[in-house]
Amino acid sequence: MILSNELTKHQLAMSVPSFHGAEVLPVKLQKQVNDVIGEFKTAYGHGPDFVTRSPGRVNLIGDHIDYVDFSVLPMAIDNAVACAVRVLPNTEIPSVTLINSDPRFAQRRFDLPLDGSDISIDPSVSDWSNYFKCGLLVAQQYLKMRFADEFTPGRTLSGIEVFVNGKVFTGGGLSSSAAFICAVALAVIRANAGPKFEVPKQELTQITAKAEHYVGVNNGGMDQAASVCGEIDHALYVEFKPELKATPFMFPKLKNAEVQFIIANTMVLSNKVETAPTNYNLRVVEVTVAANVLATKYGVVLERVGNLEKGTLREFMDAYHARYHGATEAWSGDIEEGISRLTKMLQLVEDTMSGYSSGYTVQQASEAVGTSMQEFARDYLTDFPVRFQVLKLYQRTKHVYSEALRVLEALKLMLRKSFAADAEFFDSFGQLMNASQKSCDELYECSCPETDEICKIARANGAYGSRLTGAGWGGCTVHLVPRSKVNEVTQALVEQYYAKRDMNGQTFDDVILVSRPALGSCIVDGL
Ligand code: NG1
Ligand code: MG
Repeated sequence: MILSNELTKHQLAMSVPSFHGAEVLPVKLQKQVNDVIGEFKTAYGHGPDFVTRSPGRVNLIGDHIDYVDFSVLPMAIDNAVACAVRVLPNTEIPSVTLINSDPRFAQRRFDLPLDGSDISIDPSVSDWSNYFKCGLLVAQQYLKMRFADEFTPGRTLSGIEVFVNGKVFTGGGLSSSAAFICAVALAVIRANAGPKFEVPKQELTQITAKAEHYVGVNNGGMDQAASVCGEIDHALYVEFKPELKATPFMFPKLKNAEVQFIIANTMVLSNKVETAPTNYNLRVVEVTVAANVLATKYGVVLERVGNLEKGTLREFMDAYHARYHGATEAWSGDIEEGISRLTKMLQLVEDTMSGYSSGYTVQQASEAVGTSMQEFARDYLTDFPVRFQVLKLYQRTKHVYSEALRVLEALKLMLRKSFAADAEFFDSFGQLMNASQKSCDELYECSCPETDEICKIARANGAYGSRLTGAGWGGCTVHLVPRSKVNEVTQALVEQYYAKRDMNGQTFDDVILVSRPALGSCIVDGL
């Protein structure tokens, strides 16, 4: 089964939508945009020129596989980061002033390099302005490339005054960081390229996808694709190969029920940058080493063009099929073909790695990829700092291939025209989400007791599927529920989970969201 062209051509050819005046925005977005305009005026004493906004996202299924180029299924949510912006006249020294409605993020001001050189980011300093700088930097590089004639060396960016209003939980797995960076990059492009330039969604996704690498997180591109390309009432099927592409899909029309997702924050804060050496970045290293262990064992050469340029598990899958099954082409994305290739991969993982279920030492891993320990350290352990006792290649690889398979099964359900009974959809999609949670917990070890507790409560009260979302280690959970069960599940979470905790001044509405898929990035002007 191949996705019909009608669907695949749909999405990324389009530009980021512009709305002329806050009144013409979808109703749900108006309040935040009006708020940030008001806050800007109070802070700066005059109005902004325009507002950019970009939403958070929840990933329904497919975690920790975007950075090895397997497809994922997120959706944008209503909660967004909005930036109100005024462009300084070019008679003034170009500077950036940042004010945030959240008091945790203090005001910042810095000058832009007068010679137009790239702004520098110090990843060893943990400050919210670093995320702003990531968005600014990728936008600057984009402008230099896209408008090579005008952005000649030596031309500086325009100075801006910015007010940020963020409504996406931070450290919560809803990608507040991606939402912020996408809103910033869009703002900087708009401030410098002017209102006539329509920003292509695909280009905005591509440039922001790697932006967090500048603050030391070796992430994939799912969050930015979801934030930029979100469409009301559609989940997004995001593919990374042969190129980054987000295709919107509606949930199947059921006879008597409506699909809803509840998002519940564990309130366990997961700081991705600080924990990266033992968590996120270590996982990226583990799956990269794993791809090379498999490649060595099966005598195939990895293309080394993937996310890490050291070979990915997806590249191994292609190389293996080329060598042993005469496949002349990389996996095209065809669902049945993908399921069959992934099933084969799971078998190879058993054959190759199950003897090492307690983990590979550096010596064992070096031998398995056929290098010295020094070469191994140079190749895999130096790009981003990591700390570990052993590398759990067996478990991590099994998670990646099985999770990639579950995403394809989920997409198959999305594409089905009808179900004998509504419960059939809920049961099947829910089972995939529950299996994903189990795999994240037991194999990828990125869950935590609080996530498990929330999932248990939700499932006992009417959720069909419950899992962590995003990187995990705390943060948010997502639950598949029919609309008729939303209140029951929400109530149970409040009574059995939140009521027992110190809410730190937050209300229940701050930690539980009921969201339908929402619109991605947009610009509001004509203010
Ligand atoms: P969160 O937890 O939302 O920051 C992270 C990565 C994604 C993806 C997921 C796990 C960033 C910006 N995003 O999401 O690319 O790998 O974890 O699926 O680090
Ligand atoms: Mg993040």
